[in-house]
Amino acid sequence: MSDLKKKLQEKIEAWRPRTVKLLKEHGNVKLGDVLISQAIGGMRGVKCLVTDISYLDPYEGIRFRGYTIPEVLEKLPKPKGGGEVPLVEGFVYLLLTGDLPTEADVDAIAEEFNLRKEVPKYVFDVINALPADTHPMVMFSAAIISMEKESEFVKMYNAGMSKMVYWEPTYEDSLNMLAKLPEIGAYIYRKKYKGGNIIPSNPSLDLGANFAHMMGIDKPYDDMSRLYFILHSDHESGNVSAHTGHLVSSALSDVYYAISSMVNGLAGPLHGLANQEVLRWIQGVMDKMGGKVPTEEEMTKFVWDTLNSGQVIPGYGHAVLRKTDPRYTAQREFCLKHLPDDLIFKYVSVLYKVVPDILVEQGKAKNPWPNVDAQSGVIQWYYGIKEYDYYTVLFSIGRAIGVLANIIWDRALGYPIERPKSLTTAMLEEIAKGK
Ligand code: HAX
Repeated sequence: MSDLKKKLQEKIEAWRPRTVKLLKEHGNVKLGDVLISQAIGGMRGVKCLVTDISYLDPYEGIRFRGYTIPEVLEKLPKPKGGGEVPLVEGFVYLLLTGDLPTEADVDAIAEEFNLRKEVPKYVFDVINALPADTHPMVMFSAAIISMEKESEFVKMYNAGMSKMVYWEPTYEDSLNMLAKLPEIGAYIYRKKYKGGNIIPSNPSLDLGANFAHMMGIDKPYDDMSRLYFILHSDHESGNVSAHTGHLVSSALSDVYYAISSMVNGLAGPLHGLANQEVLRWIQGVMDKMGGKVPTEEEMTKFVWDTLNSGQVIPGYGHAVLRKTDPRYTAQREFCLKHLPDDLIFKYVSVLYKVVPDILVEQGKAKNPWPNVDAQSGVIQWYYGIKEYDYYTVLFSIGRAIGVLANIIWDRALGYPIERPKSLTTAMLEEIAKGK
């Protein structure tokens, strides 16, 4: 057993009694009431999920295993050969164990990934068999589900396995998958947009640097990749992609089913696709401006025109956050350092100045501040990834890290199959009358 798996086993065994005690001794303690508005309104704010991988405070933003984004960026080990952003391998260790890794821990995960990263040839055959105009998210989802036959969980389940060890083959499946996702993602990009000119993986590079290498993009895109995957990894459990992954795996479907479904949920314009919507919207404004940076007054007019035509301002608002998303801030800082004079970044900056006040004045959005997607597409565009449809694949690679960590722990703590209760509209009307 690897050191990481041993460590995880110790952590899981120490944690299990906490969950058991809560269930046995405090199972009847109320967490809140559910209102009709919440039942109809997408379950906003209903407290009915548990995760220790990350927590989203509405005003502070995300904490991964208790660490804010600036803390994660400061405390995790950085690449030995230079680079400002921590290694994704160390971040995986943090999400899985809750502890900050040593350099040796990071090296051990890198080694694990190297052993597991060979993508079966049939995965590329599946991608190649799809029509050329297939959306890259469909390619990614199909590639992932095609590997389902590799599942260690299924093999052990069919052989008869105790519930107590469900997490072990889930861990194996998760690491096997994580090690392969960057290469599959890069393959889809090069196949779809670079005439099939595939760049082979370089086993001497860390996950982020290897991804940049396989995409064919020079430094500092290796740092950008690390930052992107870390920032997009997890946002507690209730968002569509994380919740889908958890829900599907709660039926004991293996992680190939779960992560492929997660990808499908992320593909929606109100979720992961928002980053490309931002760029599309900005470029529409750029066309009208003839390439010049708009003044705040001019930008204000574009924003109102969009709102008055019944559309949302992409990249702004959030179901939970009530402040500027720290993932936005981290990417903004990267831009200020590496692309301060980029024209699109200047548009993003003018938007940041005008949109919050406008959304407040309009009075609909509960959160007028930018979210992660308001910045991310701009950076990808700058480094040459101009194919918007691809951006959500990048998001998916990052999100898989968090969702897989959640699924491993779901299995370790024995979370059951999900099954909330529905009511009919007539029942709601009856309940409403009684109040
Ligand atoms: N522009 C205009 N109107 C907005 C808005 C925005 N950016 N954000 C919210 N609103 C509107 C909503 O459409 C809603 O209007 P109706 O009452 O007419 O339906 C009203 O304000 C209340 O919405 P809310 O409670 O503040 O927001 P929700 O929790 O319903 O939705 C969304 C959260 C992120 C989906 C929403 O803010 C939105 O559509 N934003 C733009 C798309 C976007 O940036 N999505 C990415 C979010 C981050 C993410 O998940 N990335 O993956």
